Amino acid sequence: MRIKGVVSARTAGVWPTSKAILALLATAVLGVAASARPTTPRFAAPVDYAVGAGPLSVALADVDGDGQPDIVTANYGNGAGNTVSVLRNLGGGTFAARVDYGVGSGPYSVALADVDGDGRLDVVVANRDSNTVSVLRNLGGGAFAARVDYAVGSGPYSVALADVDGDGRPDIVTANYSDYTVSVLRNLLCFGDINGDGIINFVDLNLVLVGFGSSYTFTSLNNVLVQFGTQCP
Ligand SMILES: [Ca+2]
Ligand SMILES: [Ca+2]
Ligand SMILES: [Ca+2]
Ligand SMILES: [Ca+2]
Repeated sequence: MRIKGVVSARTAGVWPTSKAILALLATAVLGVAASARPTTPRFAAPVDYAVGAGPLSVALADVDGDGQPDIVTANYGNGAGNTVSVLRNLGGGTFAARVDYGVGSGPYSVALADVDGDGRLDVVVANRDSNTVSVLRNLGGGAFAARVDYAVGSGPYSVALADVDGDGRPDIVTANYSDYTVSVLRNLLCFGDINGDGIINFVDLNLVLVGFGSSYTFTSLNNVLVQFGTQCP
């Protein structure tokens, strides 16, 4: 094998040090090893886990805060579904049995973001047949509150979450098959306003401190402290 660095050093009349030669050899050996790697991805045989009827959409996100991505599916089910299934990650690529939560009619798509600012990822589902999105707040430990629905355009097949107006709160966008529209739902929640009275004050701070570690996280505490004393829009 021709080692370029050595030849050029000799041509220049400078003998490389033994350290430099070792480095060049290492590079050459590693290069051969890299090129010898198989280029076709390999996967283990599938392991199946039961979810609700007629799953149409899947999302992966850490809903219980253990650092491992969990599974959430939207289950259309032709009338027998109308649920999301949550499968907590147990480590090593294995998952706990599903826990189902009711959503609107005809769920087609699921996405996750922290829409209420407590530091936990919440579930948002596009319901094709009820022209709504369902929002399920994360209560901690991978459990979710009952859904709250919001109207969108006709036939939402898909939902995506991002902060479209730059206020730090994730907003909802749906693609609506039947009326050729997208619906944009700006998130108006005041993240530090824990009790929902429109002001971020000592009441909110106290609620966070009392529930800290079980109900609330560092994110919720920070939301109160950063916006303390402000009136919600
Ligand atoms: Ca997890
Ligand atoms: Ca949340
Ligand atoms: Ca926003
Ligand atoms: Ca408040």
